[in-house]
Amino acid sequence: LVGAAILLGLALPVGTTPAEAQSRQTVKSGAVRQAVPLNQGWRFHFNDSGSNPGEEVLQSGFDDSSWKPVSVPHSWNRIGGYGAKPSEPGNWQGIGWYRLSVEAPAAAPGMRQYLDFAAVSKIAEVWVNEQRVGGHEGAFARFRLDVTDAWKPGQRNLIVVRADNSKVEPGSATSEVIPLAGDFFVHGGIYRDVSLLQLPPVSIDPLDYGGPGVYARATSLTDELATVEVRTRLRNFADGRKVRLLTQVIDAAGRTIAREERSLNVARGASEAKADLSIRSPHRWNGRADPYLYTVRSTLMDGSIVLDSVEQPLGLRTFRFDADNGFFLNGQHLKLHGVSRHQDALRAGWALSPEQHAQDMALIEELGANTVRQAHYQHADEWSELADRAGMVVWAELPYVTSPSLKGDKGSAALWANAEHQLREQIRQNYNHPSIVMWSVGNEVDSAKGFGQKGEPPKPLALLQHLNAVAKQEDPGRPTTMADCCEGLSMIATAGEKLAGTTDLIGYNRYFGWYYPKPLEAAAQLGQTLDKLHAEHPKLPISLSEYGAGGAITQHSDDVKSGFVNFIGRPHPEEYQAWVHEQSWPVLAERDFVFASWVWAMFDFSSDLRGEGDSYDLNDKGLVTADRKARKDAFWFYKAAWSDAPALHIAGKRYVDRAYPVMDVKAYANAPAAQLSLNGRPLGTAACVNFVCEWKRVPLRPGPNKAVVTASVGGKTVRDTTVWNGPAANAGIRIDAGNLAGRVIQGKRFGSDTFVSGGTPMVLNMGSFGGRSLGPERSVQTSSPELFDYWREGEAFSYAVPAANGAWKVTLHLFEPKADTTRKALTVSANGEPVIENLDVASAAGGPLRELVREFPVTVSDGVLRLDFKTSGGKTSVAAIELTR
Ligand code: GCB
Repeated sequence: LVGAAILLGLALPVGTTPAEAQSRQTVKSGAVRQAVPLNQGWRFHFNDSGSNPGEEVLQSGFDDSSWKPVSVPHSWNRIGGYGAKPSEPGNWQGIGWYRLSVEAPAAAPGMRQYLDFAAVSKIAEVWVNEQRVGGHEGAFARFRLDVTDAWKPGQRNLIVVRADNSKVEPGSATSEVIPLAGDFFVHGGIYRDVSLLQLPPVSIDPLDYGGPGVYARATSLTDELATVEVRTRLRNFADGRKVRLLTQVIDAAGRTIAREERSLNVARGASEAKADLSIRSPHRWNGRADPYLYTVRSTLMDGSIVLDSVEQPLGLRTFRFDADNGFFLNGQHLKLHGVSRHQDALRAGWALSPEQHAQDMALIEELGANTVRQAHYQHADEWSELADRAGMVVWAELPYVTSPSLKGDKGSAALWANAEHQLREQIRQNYNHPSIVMWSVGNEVDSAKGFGQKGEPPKPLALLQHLNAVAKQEDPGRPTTMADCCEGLSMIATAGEKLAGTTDLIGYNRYFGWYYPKPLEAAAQLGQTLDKLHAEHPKLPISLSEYGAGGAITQHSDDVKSGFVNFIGRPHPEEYQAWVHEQSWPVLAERDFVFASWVWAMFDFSSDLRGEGDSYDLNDKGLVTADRKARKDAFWFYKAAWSDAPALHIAGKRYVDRAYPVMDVKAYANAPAAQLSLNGRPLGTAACVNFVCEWKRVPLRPGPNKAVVTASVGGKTVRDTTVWNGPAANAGIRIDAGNLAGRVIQGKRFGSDTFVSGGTPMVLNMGSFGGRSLGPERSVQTSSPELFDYWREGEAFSYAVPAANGAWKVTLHLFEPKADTTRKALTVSANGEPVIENLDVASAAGGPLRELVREFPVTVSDGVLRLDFKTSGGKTSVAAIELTR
């Protein structure tokens, strides 16, 4: 072993070089291949205007002292956040340069030197000691470069990396590297680890599409016996050579339970050796219940000297998908329910630390999910390792997103080659992860237009079919899948080609209650859609690959059923998002033919197409905020629905200062019923139906109200508390008609639209998405323009506002939204008495889109003020209603 270590360049005299210092931190026991980390000590420069670095940056004499010292993982992008957008742009797209000057470890003569990049986005070019040593196209896969000819062992070496995440535009280098579009930002940089591999001339192949070179799978598996085929790829730079290959399976306790050793004559170039190993009474990898892992180790030896050795995870499991009955793991039905995850966190971008990956998986485990979709590209190896260990069932995905080409055709030959290459990399690099059970070869490629794309609709089918065939060739053991955007949806234009049936499985991305109209019919529409798709494709296992809604923790709703759902802008109240999930989950839970569902998404993530809720450059559909600090109400709903442990959580806790003196109290629990007390007074037991326990119209007193909810789950009592502030006695009651969220306008707190029957909520400006305006922009002449962002309109509608008895002044904020010549006569009555008669709002205001204020006194005697709006000759509109003392 000492000999082997010397040959591997590891038994070095103890020095102080950075590479050696880094390597000592991570040296593991045994003879397994060691990489020398090269994460520290880089200098970075973004190629912004002015100082355009040229060839001189490749020269060893170049002075990079003015460049920024960085360590990798690194990205120059910091996009997205909450609150006001900072002036400094974090969304640079272009070319970033990195330089690392490093003392290399010494090496025995003949040793090969490889640089290993776990990912560089989006296109990388690499130079060593002024020589170009290679490059890579694709933001997500590991790549290795053989730098032996340029490398100087035992001396100082200069590595220069050019990373390019330029905007995808016709003619740009990035325009033939997938993804070309999508609702996520492609961060630039060396955003995963870099290391140096020193290997002897004959070794386990480091140049197999960045894969481990060792590929294991069970060819048969019963409770008595598993047969495991291990393919080890070898690379030999010398003439034919006799070696020994030892293949072992090691159990979780570290015992070798199967081994095969044989002599091989390894020819020059690449070759492959196969071993078949038997494991008696195999311990299965059984999802979250028991994610048992073996280790496969291939060791290449020359006599007793270890030349190279690689370890990979091995999980023994059988699985199948059934079009009627869903997913089966090791013969048992397993309802897959989980989330999609982007590799992105606030202020880190894609440059995630191991701790951040671990935190994400811990949150997903806490939620009770048993499946993760890796959206929309290859995730870090350590992320898939975390999934193996957590027992998550994984949908892995190729970034063939949205549409194949910029030209509206089926995509260029270069684009096809790139997509195929990225797919082969992804499958080889992830082959051994037992968590991964399907390869997705596309997301929403059936949409008529990519985000921001112009021209003819693309023809995505041919490339999809090609990629499907490549995936089957690379890995016959796993089914393929894809996420569909548009099949059967009249509201979204499809590219016109039928894609369902191309892959073995399918996922549908469907946003009932969000992108499609009629939120109150969301649950029924979701159920009907899934039933219809199942009936149309009786042999195709189907899943819901995306569903969800935006959720801003700073925006709140008093009544999720009354306001306008403005999916693209604000408001995105937290309560509405939770409601969409409350509606959706029972529909999914009762349909076993839906083999899996994935919430879009686990975390808010960066997308510069968006400015949603109270965020900028973020998609806010996460169950958890992008900074991982807040679990939104929808998170707590799923935790109650999915986790085995007793769960109880009061919803709406962040909406502390309440607009109205009454509220609906809601809690999520996996108990049959829960009890509420407010300010020490019991307010009764509510049944928890589909994990939702509700108490309607609970009166709040002015100032703090302490709520306590308790429930008994499996004999254990669980409890949650919160405090809500009721409005002051003289605060008045203000309704922001048509608005799904309440807010404070000019110091006055308006609640969201509620207490209403009839009419329709309306929006003034829909805003824009990906630079495209979604409707005409209008403004109203008023001193409070925000009040007119939303309104309620109809021929007749009524408000029944709970209000203390006594005298009130009512103020109505009226307007006519359209230039419309029909004369409309508005009548309003208060508690049955007419207070406004035959009012032509437009004429009285001096024209359309002008505010008209009307005030009148009322007396409330039975705790409710009823306001009836009626019009003859068309619709009438109210933007806000105020009751003041
Ligand atoms: C989708 C896309 C995903 C988007 C999501 C959304 O269908 O697949 O990339 O982020 O919808 O939030 O609109």
